[in-house]
Amino acid sequence: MTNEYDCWFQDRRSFTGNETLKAGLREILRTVTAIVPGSLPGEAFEERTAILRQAAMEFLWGLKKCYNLSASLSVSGEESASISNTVYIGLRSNLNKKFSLNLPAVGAEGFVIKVTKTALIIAGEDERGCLYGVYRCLALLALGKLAAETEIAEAPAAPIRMINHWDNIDGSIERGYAGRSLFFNNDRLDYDPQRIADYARLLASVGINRISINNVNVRRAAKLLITEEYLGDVAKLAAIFRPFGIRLMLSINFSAPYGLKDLDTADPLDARVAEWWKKRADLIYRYIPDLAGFLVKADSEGEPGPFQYGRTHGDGANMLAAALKPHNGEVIWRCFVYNSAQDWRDRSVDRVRAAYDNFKPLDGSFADNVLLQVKWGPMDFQLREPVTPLFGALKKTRHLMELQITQEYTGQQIDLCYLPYIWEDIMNFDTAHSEHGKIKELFGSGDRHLLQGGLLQGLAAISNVGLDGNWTGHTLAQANLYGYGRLCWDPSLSAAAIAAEWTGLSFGSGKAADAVNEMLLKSYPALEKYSAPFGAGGMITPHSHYGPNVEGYEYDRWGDYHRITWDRIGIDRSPQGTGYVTQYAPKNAARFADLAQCPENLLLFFHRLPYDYKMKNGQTLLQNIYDTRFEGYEAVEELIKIWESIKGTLNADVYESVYARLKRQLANAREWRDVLNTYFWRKTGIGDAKGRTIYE
Ligand code: GCW
Repeated sequence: MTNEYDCWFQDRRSFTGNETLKAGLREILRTVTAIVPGSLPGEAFEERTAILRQAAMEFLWGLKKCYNLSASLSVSGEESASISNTVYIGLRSNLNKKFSLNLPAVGAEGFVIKVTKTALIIAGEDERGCLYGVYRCLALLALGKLAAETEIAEAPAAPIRMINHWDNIDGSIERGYAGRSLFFNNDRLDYDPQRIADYARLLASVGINRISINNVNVRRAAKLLITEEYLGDVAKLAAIFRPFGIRLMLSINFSAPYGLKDLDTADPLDARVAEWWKKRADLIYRYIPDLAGFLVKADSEGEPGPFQYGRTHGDGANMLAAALKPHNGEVIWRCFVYNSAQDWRDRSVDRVRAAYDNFKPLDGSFADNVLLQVKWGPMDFQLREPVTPLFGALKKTRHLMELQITQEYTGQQIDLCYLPYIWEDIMNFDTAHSEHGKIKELFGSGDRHLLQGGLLQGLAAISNVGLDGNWTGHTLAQANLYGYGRLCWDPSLSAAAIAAEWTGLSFGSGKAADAVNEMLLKSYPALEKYSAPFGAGGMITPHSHYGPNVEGYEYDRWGDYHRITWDRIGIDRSPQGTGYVTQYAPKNAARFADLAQCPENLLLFFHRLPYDYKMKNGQTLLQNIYDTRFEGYEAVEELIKIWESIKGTLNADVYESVYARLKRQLANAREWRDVLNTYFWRKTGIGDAKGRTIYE
């Protein structure tokens, strides 16, 4: 963290109590040999060798950066040889042949790291595998976990591991809390290439292989990246990401054919529209031959889409997919279709039904190069929601789960909120659609996956980075970006394991690392306690989405969240209520609908209850609401104490900037506590059983 751009690649010498490199290993690390064959099967030889060479360069960079070791690099071909005292980086098949080894197959983008007495071998299944093996090796070295004579084999759980930017081309970022865009300024692509390369490294180091660079709310149809005005510059940006194994995607505006004034319609079934997109795709791919495709938000929050023409989302997505098909491009179509015109008087309308209602009937009607991108919860990235019923229910359509790393509803990178905490819950959610129906078991591709009835091809998540010196505004929010990448790679990793890795890489193995670890793991429950009672979300200030406003969205067309009245709170989503629970597999539908079985942290999401409802701890619901507000505030006081205890062990700038945020968080927690408690006291007329002052 001394170099503002470096994030979790740290100078290991600055840590107290840091593992030192074992002497034998230090010798081996002096020379690095990249095995680059004269030809590679398949196309794009240049691109593939570029990734392979980058892998070797990254290893050198890491050794220098973390250990001040200057290794020399040599490049060698496929001819057979015997192993000597060096690091070898290459394709597994080549290494096996060259050295008569027997390294096992690991799956696409995977790697084997083998440490012998005389060599360190990083064998990628493919070029990306080499790159990921290099980063893993550096991380293991840094964590002191690369033991002698070991063999580690890993491969990612799923093929698509993507970051979505909500960056606007004017340089602002929708829901961005870490400064302005890395890519855009003043309606142009405008960036520091070194910064972009550092960012690419950051993402690749945790296995990210795709990035969409512009906001899904494209809005300004006159300024579209898919025009020649921009494509040359987009191509230059793509070239920086390419050797890091990261392919670009572009968010497109469905109305572009008329937005660009070529046609008077964007009807997906109009042959002229299909032809327009085909030509446009041809043009785009002349500039960026390896573009991963288009990301689309349609018919949602004012964005145009097929509904305008009475067409389905299948019609829209398939038309675009046909245009991208000749170029091996994909359409990623978001399921956040939300043009809700909620009328709070009509209790039968329930916005959380939307994704399932819109997309389940279309399952099986999408082209094979379409993926649906489904927000993890049915509402909108609230602190606590159930996992959306579409997972496990989509049986014939490839899809992705969408997470949000940027902390829109989770503290906006002012409040500390370690997101893998909730992601672990999500990954462990059992869809109950099959014997192995947990989300983490649904990842994958190919037969194994088809048998299980789903095609979860990976994750996409909204980025939390911007031009702020430390990437993420709140230094500790870097853990969320790191954690997201690790989870894409291995969805069964626990939040605690990820935290231990990140703090180890960022703060070494001393007191600071332990303290930060503890803070991360305590942060989510703290935030949940002061802001979102028992699954009732949305109590936020409209538009900014920061700070408390219990009825902020309640009587709004984008409402409603909790339907609070003087005598009750929560939404009845049972079959007798909005019926939302019936979208789940029967086992889950029964569990959520039954008060006794419904998890308490989702109680008010699924049920409408009187304030004197008795919770499991014997206290009333209202008393629990009061108590948790106080506890949330106290939990932030504790976070501050932990942080104060490591003053002097860290870089002063990092200490002070996190400290300043923690103090703002405390004020924020206090506001949440007081506003909510006052609200409930006034609404119900029932005071705190413990006699505390609940309104000031
Ligand atoms: O949570 C909401 C955000 C919008 C966002 C939308 C979406 C990009 O408040 O800012 O728009 O979700 O996911 O499309």
